[in-house]
Order: sequence, then C-alpha cells, then structure tokens
Amino acid sequence: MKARAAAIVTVVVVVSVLAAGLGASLLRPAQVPEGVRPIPQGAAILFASNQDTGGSRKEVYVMGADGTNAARITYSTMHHFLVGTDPSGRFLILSRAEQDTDPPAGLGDEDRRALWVVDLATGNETRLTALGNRAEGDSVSPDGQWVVFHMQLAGEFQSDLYRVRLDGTGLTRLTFTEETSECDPAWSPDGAEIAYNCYSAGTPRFVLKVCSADGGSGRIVYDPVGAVNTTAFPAEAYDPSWSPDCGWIVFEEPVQFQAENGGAGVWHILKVRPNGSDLTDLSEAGGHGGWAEYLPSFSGNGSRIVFSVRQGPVDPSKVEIDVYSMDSGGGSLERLTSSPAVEDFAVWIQR
Ligand SMILES: [Ca+2]
Ligand SMILES: [Ca+2]
Repeated sequence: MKARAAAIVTVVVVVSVLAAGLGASLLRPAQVPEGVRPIPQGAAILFASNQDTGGSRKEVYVMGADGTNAARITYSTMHHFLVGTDPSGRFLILSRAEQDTDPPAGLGDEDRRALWVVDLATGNETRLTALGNRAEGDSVSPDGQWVVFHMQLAGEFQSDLYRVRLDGTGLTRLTFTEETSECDPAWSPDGAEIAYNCYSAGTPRFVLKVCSADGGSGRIVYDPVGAVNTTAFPAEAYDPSWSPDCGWIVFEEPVQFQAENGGAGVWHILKVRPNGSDLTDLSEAGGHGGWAEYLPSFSGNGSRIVFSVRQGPVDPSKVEIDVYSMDSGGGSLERLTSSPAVEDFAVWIQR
C-alpha cells in the first residue's frame, strides 16, 4: 500500500510541477477561509507575527507559556497591532488596520487603526470605532463589560481616552484635554482605576498617570525625567500593565540612544507602585539591560511578565524582534520565539 501511495504522490507532484510551468491556477491549494479559529486549550500567550504573510502585515497567534505549540488564530487581510482578551477569554480585542492610509506602501506600518472585538464563540467580528479615527486598545474592565482605549478623532492632532461596551454600545469619552495626548490605557484588575500615559507641550515627555475608571482625578505616578529621546519616540514611560494584585504597574522607557538595536536605542522595563514608590528597573536587575525591551504584560498569577525584545546592530535589517518572558523581579529570562519573522505585541491571555 505504501509503495502504491508513494507512486501516486510522485505522479501528482510531476503533474503539479508541469502544470505550474504552464501557469496552472487550477492546481493552486485551496484558500484558507478568512475568520478566527478558537484558542486551543493550554494556550497562555497571545501575540502578533508576520511569519505567514510574506510582508510586514501581522496576524494573531497563540502559544504556551514556554513558547511551545504556537498556532495561528486569525486569517484576514488586515494588519494586527495590539491584541488582548476579556477576562473570560471569549472575546478578542484587536487594533486592526484595514486600509493603507500612511507610507510606506502596504499594511503593517503606521496605517490608521480601528478597535475590533471578535467573539470566539460565534466567530462574529465587529469594528467598534469609525474608520476615519485612529484607535488603539487591548484592555477590558474586570467585569468584562467595557474596553478602554485611546482614540484620535479625524482632524484631531491629539488623543483622548474612551470606553465602549464589547457590543459596541455606550461609547463614552473619559478625558477632554485639547492640548494633551492620553494613550495606552490599562484597566486595573480591581476595576477602580485606569493607568495610562500622557504627553503635553508643557511636559514634553510621556508621564505615567492613573485616573479613576470614569476618567476623573488623574494623578502622576511616574515622570521619566531621566529618559532619553530617540529618533522615533520622545522620552517616555509607555505601555503600562498592572500586576493582578494591583500592587505594581510595569512599563518601559528609553534609557540610552546611540541607534543601537536597529535604530531603537536601549529601552528598559521598569515597575513602580501605583503610589509612585519602589521604582525598580527589571531589565537591569535581570542582567538583560542592552536591548530595546517593551510592551510588558503580567501573567494571571503575577509570577511572570511577557514582553517584546528588539536586539541587534544599528542596521534595522539585522535586528531580531521576539517575545521573551521573565519573573516579576526581572530574572529567569526565557526566549519564547525565535523565527526569522517578527513576533511582537505579546500579552497573557485573560481567563
Ligand atoms: Ca502603509
Ligand atoms: Ca487629550
């Protein structure tokens, strides 16, 4: 039987090769249907990668906490930026670009993004914000009702924080600052507060702030006065994420810039108490202080932090961008991805 099967396969291969030479589109493999696949049991981390698209456009993948059993879950024509889940794990929260609005040509750069929610139980995919706005977010309130995100309305040159229910109703603006950009909101696990960063002409760097869940009473948690400017980014404290017990907020900031790591400079991940005390440089403490490290996200039990690493020489074509994890003190570093493609935007799956 095996010999016969092998012979049949050989015939098919020969036919395919010949047909390919004749431009035989009839023998092209079946297209994979667009849509979202369920998150497999055992998956712990959600991330985005361009490993299957042949360009800079990224799709969404999952993997185990140790980086094994990676699996693609979105099939689309869109570029995926920030990714997240609700606390039940039923809904995906995605920041997606579907139109090529900005240079360079193609999707996968700074093209205008919108907020999407995907119901993994039904496969329904819903865009929550208008295509003319620029919206990004990945954080859901612990009661599973609201997504918090930042949005720059069409014609605006700054952003504000908003929240909207997962079914698209109840869009509510949380900040009303015309001269300040509020970005990167993250809902606290107790539901009471939102961490975010903001930039104003008066304080020309992104400071880390916390406000109440309705947007009021914003206070500065950390002002990165020592952070450096890079070519692409002003000095900043960026991408806050809460520990599950609300005891810490992790974030990143640039600490050195000589165009290393493909022009990004050196970025460290730090943590700080929500009251502003006990600032700790996790990259330094863990002995991995030479890379551009960013987008930290705590695991559900608080023991690990997953994050992205950009490492390499000044030449951007020679950098590697991969997902790593470390313990909550910066140690026990583990590399979770190592393909030649870009693996990025990793978050721990909430469920
Ligand atoms: Ca583009
Ligand atoms: Ca604003």
